[in-house]
Amino acid sequence: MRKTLFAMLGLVALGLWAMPALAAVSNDPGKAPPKVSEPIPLDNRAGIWQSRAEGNYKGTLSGALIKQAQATTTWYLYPGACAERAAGTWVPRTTAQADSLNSYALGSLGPYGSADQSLSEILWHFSDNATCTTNVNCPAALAGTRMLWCGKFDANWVNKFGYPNLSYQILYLNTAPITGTHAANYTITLTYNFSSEFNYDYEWLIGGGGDLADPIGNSRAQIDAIVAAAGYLIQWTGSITPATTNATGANTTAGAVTVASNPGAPATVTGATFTIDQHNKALYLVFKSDCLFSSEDGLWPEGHGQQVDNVLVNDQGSPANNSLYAEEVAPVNPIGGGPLPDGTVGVGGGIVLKGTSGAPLISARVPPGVGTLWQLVQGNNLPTPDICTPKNTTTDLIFEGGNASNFHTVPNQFNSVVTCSFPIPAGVASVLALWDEYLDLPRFQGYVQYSEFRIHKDGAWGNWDNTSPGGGVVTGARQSWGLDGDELGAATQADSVQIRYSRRSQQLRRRRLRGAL
Ligand SMILES: [Ca+2]
Ligand SMILES: [Ca+2]
Ligand SMILES: [Ca+2]
Repeated sequence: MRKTLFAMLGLVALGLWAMPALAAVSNDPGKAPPKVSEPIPLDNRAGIWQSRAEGNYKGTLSGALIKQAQATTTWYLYPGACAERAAGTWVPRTTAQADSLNSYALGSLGPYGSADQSLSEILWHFSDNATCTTNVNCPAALAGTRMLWCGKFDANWVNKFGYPNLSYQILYLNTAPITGTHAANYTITLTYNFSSEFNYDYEWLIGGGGDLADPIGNSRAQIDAIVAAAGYLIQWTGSITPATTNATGANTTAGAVTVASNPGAPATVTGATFTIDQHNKALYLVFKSDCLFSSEDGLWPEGHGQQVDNVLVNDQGSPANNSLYAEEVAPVNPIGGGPLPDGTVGVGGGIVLKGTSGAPLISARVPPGVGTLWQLVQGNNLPTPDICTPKNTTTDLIFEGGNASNFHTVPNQFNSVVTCSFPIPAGVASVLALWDEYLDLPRFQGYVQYSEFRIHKDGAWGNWDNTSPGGGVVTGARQSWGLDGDELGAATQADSVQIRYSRRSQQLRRRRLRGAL
C-alpha cells in the first residue's frame, strides 16, 4: 500500500530585511557555483509561489503513481504533536491537519527546538598521530607526531577530513611567554600546510598591537573590521606551496603580506620566517570559510584543512625550535576531563591548548553565536501586511526568526527552528514537508532561507540535507504568505525523519568580473 506522509509545520515567518546593501553579484562562468548553490528566487520556485493557488501544494511524486486508489495519506504535525512525541502519546492524523502554533505560549518555541548555527564548532586542536589514523581520518603531523590542525574528520563529508563550510576559527598565540614583551621586532617561524578555497576561504595572521596580551579575544567584530581594512599582517588563500610568493617568509612591518596560490595540491612549507612588529605580543591566526567549496562538500578537493607545526619566536629563549609549539599535548580539564575551557573568553568560546585557563599561551577559539532568535509572536506584528492573506490577529501565532522587537534581520544570524523526530513506517512511498512562510529577504542583500531534513537509518542520524532536491536557498521579498514545501525522497528509506527551517545571513559569493564594467 502506498502511503504519503505530510509534515505540516504550520506558519513560519521570516523577519523583515532591514540592512543596507552588502554586495553586488556579477557573473564569472569559470567560478559559477553549481546548481546546488544558486539562490532560487521565489518567482522561479514551483508550487504556490507560481500559481498562488492557496492550499494545494503542487509538488510531484517521483516516479509513476501506480494503483493510486490504494494510497493512504497520514498527517504528522498537529497542535501539540511534538509534545505528544516526547510523551509517547503521539498518533498521526488521518485527515488533513497542520500545526497552527496558536496553542503555545507567546515568546516561546512551543514544543519545537532551535539551533544557533552561527556558533562554530572549535576546530583548532593538537592532532596526534597516535590517536588518529593518519591519511584516513587525520593528516600526518608535519614534524614529529603532533601538530596544530584546524580541521576534523566527518564520515559524511565528501573529503572525509579537512574543513567545513561556514566556519570561523581563531587560534590565539601569546608570542612573548618568557620575556613578557618584545624588546625589538621579532620573527615567527612556522612549518605549515595551508589549502583553502582560492579567494573565498582565508587564513589571516592578525597582530593585537599595543604590547597587549590579548586585546581581541574571540571578537568577530574586531577581526572582521581588521580584515575589511586589510589590517592583517598576512593573508593566505588557495593551496600554498614553497614556490608561492611570500610563502617562505616576508617582512610584515612593511605592510600586509599576501600569500595566494591557484588551485592544485598544497605542499608543506618548512620553516617559513616572518618579521613581526615588536608591539604585536598577541597574534591571532584566523581561518574563515564561506558557504560553499570546502572539504565538507568536496568542491574544494585539495588539502585537509590548515596545519601548523614547529612554531618558533626568535627572542623567547631555548629550545629554539620549541619556543611556542612543537610536540606538546593540550592540558586536560581537571573537572570531568575533556578540553580545558579558556576562561578569558565567554563560555563555549575557547579551549586552552597551552597554558592555563586564566592565562592561555595558545588557545583555540570561535566567536560567540548570534542567537537562536526564533520565537512565537502574535500575527498582527508583521509591519508589512499581506493584503491577500493577512495575518493580523493577536491569537494567530507565528514563528519569527529575527530581532525580537522590530522583527528585522540580525547580522551574521544563522538560526533554525527544529521539529521533533517522526517515525517512518515501512512501505511509505512519499514524505512531504509543507509550511506557510512569509518572506521579506530581497535578493542580493545577504539573507537566505532554506529547509533541511535528516534521517535516522541503520542506527544513526545522517547529516542535515537540503529539503529541496539538489539543494538551493531561497531569497526574495514576496511580502505575502504562501505555502512552500519539498518532497523528502531519502526519508522513505529511513526509520525516522526530522526537519529544520533556517535563515542565514551570508555574504553572497561575489564573483570576479572579467572585462570592463
Ligand atoms: Ca610536531
Ligand atoms: Ca569555501
Ligand atoms: Ca498560527
